[in-house]
Amino acid sequence: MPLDDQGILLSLNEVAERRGLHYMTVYRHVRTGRLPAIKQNGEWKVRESDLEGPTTPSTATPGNADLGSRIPAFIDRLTAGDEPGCWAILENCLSAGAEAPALLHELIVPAMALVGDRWSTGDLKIVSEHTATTIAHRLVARLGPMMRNKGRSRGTIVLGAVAGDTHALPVAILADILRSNGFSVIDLGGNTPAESFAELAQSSDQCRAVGISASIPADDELREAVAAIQAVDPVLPILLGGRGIRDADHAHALGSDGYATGSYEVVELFERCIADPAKPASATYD
Ligand code: B12
Repeated sequence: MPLDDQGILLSLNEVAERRGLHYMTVYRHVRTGRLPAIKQNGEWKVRESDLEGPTTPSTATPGNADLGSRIPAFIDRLTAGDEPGCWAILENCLSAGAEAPALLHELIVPAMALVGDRWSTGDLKIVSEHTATTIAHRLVARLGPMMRNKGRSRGTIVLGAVAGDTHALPVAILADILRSNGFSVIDLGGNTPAESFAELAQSSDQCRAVGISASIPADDELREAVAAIQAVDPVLPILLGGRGIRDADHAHALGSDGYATGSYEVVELFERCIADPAKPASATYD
């Protein structure tokens, strides 16, 4: 545990352990300003003294909504095709104090990942996966207006799924997550041709970065999209991500300027690369 001039600094894992909270709950408290924290070498740290006050509500209080515990019921309603039931769970979380972006980060994203895992192990039929996906799309659309940040835009991000990849849902979710953090986002949806990324990168007012999602392996298509964008703007940050990319090395080999997997980390990655537009050609942001 390092010390600064104001005492002992704790990592978010240490705070989670002491408070009996999930790591993501502590992270959310930091990101929403409920718990004061500072960044040291790219890592969030909390002063031990800041834990003494009544800053972080326990998971048992309604203000926290304890989103993780709602995932099983939410998946159950999703795969049953029960949109009103899903919406009731989301409304319940909102009235318990959860913020709309947290519903994406901590309920819908992990629920869809589990739906995919259960499909891939044969535990869930493809029809239920399709049903869940259709409802998830509709829920994301209903939450969308709550994600708009009223302040001045931090710039435009062009986002889409690479050619051949029909997974438009991850793009829609990431688009709203980035909007809730103050960015304008042009969402190109699934199966986006390389030229469309390039055309918008060049023509969009204040385009600050392009994000390309690949939920399935698509190395050739990703390389093609990166080359098309670089041909119109050699210094525009390009970020690649999604389940079709194995790790940071893979992303870099395909031409990505950074890599992240968790949804909170994805926001930080975009923030970092946009904050440093004068990056040298070799800079990476992960
Ligand atoms: C919904 C879904 C579908 C829907 C898509 C509909 C739609 N309109 O989107 C349907 C049913 C049609 C479908 C089809 C297929 N799917 Co599918 N699908 C999913 C599922 C269940 C959820 C996707 C989702 O929305 N997730 C929520 C998002 C937010 O999470 P995420 O994608 O993981 O994204 C996070 C990070 O990866 C990252 N990220 C994502 N994009 C980007 C981009 C940037 C720039 C950055 C920085 C970060 C980043 O940030 C996100 C936040 O944490 C996933 C399971 C899963 N684990 O995701 C499988 C999954 C992606 N599908 C899979 C497969 C295999 C397929 C099919 C090939 C199945 C088949 N045999 O037909 C087809 C492919 C069709 C095609 N050519 O595109 C596999 C892919 C495995 C792989 N990588 O090789 C998965 C992972 C399921 C699994 N566990 O096996 N699918």
